[in-house]
Order: sequence, then C-alpha cells, then structure tokens
Amino acid sequence: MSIVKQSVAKVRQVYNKLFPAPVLRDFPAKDLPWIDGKNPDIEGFVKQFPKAAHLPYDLAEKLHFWKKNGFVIFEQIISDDLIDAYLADVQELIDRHQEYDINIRIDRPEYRQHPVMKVRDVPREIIEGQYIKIMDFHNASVAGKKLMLHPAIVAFLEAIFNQKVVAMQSLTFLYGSQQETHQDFPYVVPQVPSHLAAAWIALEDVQAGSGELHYYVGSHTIPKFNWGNGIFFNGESTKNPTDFGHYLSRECERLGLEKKTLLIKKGDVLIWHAALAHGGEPIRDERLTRKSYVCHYSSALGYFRHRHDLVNEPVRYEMNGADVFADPKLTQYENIFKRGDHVS
Ligand SMILES: O=C(O)CCC(=O)C(=O)O
Repeated sequence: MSIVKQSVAKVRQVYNKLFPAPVLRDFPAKDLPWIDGKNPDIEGFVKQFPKAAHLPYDLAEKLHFWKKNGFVIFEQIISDDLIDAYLADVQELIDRHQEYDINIRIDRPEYRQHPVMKVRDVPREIIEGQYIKIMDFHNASVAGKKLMLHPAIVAFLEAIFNQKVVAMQSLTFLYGSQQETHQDFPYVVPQVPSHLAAAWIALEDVQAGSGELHYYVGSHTIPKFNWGNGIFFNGESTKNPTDFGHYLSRECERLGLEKKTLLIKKGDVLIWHAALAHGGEPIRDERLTRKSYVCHYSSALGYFRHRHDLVNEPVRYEMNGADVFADPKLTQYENIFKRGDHVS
C-alpha cells in the first residue's frame, strides 16, 4: 500500500472510531421502492404505467408474483441473434485477450491476493475455465449493452422502481459460479442501497449438473444479517461471507422457504430482488458449461455516479428509456465490439 493510501486508511480508522456509523438493521423505510412498501396498489400502478400494454407478459401478474416471491422469470424474450452476437464478442475477447485491459475476477486459490486481473495478464486456459467472471463487458460490447437494456427487462425494472432504470454492472460466466448463498445488497451498493435488482440472462440452455443457480423463494423479506456493523459488508465488518451464507440457508430452512434451482433456456431471463438469497450449486458434471450474463440495476435516484468516479457526471448511453454509464477508467474500449450494432 502506498504511503498516501496508508495515511487515508489510518485517518478513516480514527474517524470511524470517533464517529461510528449507526448500525443499520434494515433499509430505511423512506428509501424503499414503492412495491416493497406495505400493500402496494399494483392494479392502480399498472393502469397508469404506459409500457404495460405493450409487454410480452402480464405486468400486474408479474408484480404480484415479485412482491410475494422476490423474483420473476420471463420466457423466450431475448433473440438468439442478440445472444449469439454477444457470445461471439466474448469469444473474440478470449481469443485476443493479450490486446485488452478488460478486467476479470478469478476466484481460485492461486489468485487470492489479486482476484481482479486484466484479461491480458491471464493465461487463456484460466480465462476459459471455472471460477471466472468477466467484469463489465457490456462497456466494450454493443450486444452486451442491448442484452442488459432489453426492453422487456427495462420495463419490468422501471415498474418496480417507478423510476428511470440505470444499469450498474455486469458479470459474464462461462461456467457455474459455485458461489455461496448470498444476497446482493451487502456487496453491490448503489447510492440508494434499496434501489437494486439483478437479471440472470441464459446464454444457453441450462443443464442439470452444470452448477445451476439456486434461490430461496420468498427470502427477500427475511430479517437482514448483521455483519457486526450493520447490513453491508465492508472493511469494518466482523463477520465474513461464509457466516452470511450459513445464516441465510439456516434462516430460509427454518422458515420453510423452498429452495429452487434454475433450469431455464437460452433467451429466458430471471430477475431477482436485491435481498433474494441465491448462489451457485456445485458443478457435478465438469464437461458442462453454463453460459450466463448477470446484470445489476438501480434507478436514476439510486445510482447517479459511476462507482469508479463518484465526483464527475457520468457519460451516459440511453437505450429503451434506461441509462448505462461509460466506464470512466476504460474509455478506450467503450463499444468497440460492434457485432450488436445491427441485431436486436
Ligand atoms: O450465476 C450464479 O451462479 C451466481 C451469480 C450471482 O450470484 C451474482 O452475480 O450475484
């Protein structure tokens, strides 16, 4: 750590000791999206929501399902052409990885000290293997942006936030993540933390044994975990992600919540609530890939600065009435993978 970074950390430590942040037990009620409030008027909302009439699903039915269960699934809403364009972009990134500074996260023991690496610095066999997340490839890929801001996804998110949608980040997986059960909000924190949701876009048919996503139906309303310093995981937390995973599975089982695994098809999408408990099953068949694209979203109120630059106004791309910000740290790669230009 540089001397400057060490001094900043020291000052922060002293400041936090003198003025400890209040321990948050839950999201403040005043910040909740309308649908997370008590008895939201779903029929009334849908009547005045202009996009409702043009959707390939019944919005009122989906909103009721979301309120109760914390997720929805949309079947066959994304075209194979758009997915194939994105997969070809991903393949090009892998084939020519030495040319790019795009980041990947590697959750393998030998990378524990530096889990986030530039793709150029990682051997191809590692990039193509398990425990890899390609980070924010939507910035470089037009097809990635179009998938992320697909009109059917944007309309649903716009309805739950009752706000313009802003896409925050994306992760691309070739294999099942095998991640411990978790909720997203302690880790992915927009400026208004309760304005958060995620989409899991199937880039191929999910096969049993491939490390399917699992989730607990209705877990978005269970009492929040206390990390020792409130509901977010950060440098001050005294509990760790394994404690979190144990708490969630114990609590969901105690409440009798059903654990499901996601066996959806290419072009289907799962959207989940910020607090839905989910994770990745172990990969039981090593031959199976599980290509998927996970995007996290907030609202215009909830996310107005890019997380890599909290000072300057972001550069915005607008699609289907939603925004995604350019990556302020990798401007040279924005939209350079253009297969998605003429595909929808
Ligand atoms: O797809 C998976 O296996 C897990 C993805 C996930 O949990 C996440 O990105 O938050």
